[in-house]
Amino acid sequence: APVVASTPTPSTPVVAKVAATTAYGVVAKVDRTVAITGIRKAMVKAMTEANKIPSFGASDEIELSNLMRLRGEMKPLFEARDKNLKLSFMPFFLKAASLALLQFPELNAYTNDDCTELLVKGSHNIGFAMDTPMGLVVPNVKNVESKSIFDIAKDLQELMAKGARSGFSPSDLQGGTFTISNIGSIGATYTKPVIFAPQVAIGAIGRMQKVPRFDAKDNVIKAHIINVSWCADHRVVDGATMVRFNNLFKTYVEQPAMMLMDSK
Ligand code: CAO
Repeated sequence: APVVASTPTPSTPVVAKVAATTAYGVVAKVDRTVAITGIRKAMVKAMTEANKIPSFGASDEIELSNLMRLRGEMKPLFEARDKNLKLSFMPFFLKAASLALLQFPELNAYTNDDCTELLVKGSHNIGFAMDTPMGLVVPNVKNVESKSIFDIAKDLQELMAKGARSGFSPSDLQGGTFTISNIGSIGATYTKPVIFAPQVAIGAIGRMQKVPRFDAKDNVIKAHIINVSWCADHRVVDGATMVRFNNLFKTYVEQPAMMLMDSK
């Protein structure tokens, strides 16, 4: 059930007041203490560590019309091969990130504890934030660099099914080398991701909007825009590298035929 803050009465300390809902929108005015355990406890540790990292952020707009058309064409093909497989935008985002990482391998890397070494990872095990009944988890799709969009979609769907029934194996959650968080299916136009240490970079995607934009000939067109935000460990990644990576990621997402051109 959603947790809604109640309106404090003059005798109620503002900070301590947390009210539980018994049904959607119905506030029961009862204080309660919530133990921070399990995934939330892991989140405390990971995010406290992440906050110690001096980071760099950059955001951009990406136009999805071509990708939407391609996805529309591919959906029936996917269903013909596997009727249970749903094709979302995520396999394309993961593949675009992997193809861009091939050109910027130092973004697919770990730092060691005292930040004296960068371990550039050979595999692109791309993690994705998932909202599950247990809370936030970040499983990863292994070896995205050598997988087709179909393979990635299948892996994603399996991981999402595991998330729904809290059935992850430890290996699903370990070994991620880079992370993409798509919060857009829930909402939020703009995002500010937090590094998932020891990884050095993360991207987050907000909700797609239909908005007017100018095309190359200065005509106003209906555009489908997502905002992507990157956050990188600024001790080891400079802003120019992150932004060049973004430019390439954007190119792949906006012209998905190029993904086909460069996929191995
Ligand atoms: N903007 C608008 N719509 C979007 C979208 C976006 N950025 N991303 C996905 N959608 C749409 C999908 O296309 C789908 O609609 P259709 O069925 O009509 O095609 C719908 O939203 C639901 O998508 P989905 O959630 O089933 O699948 P997905 O592959 O797009 O996303 C996952 C999978 C795991 C990323 C998502 O379910 C999720 O958990 N997102 C939350 C991530 C999160 O919590 N991030 C915060 C991390 S920091 O706390």
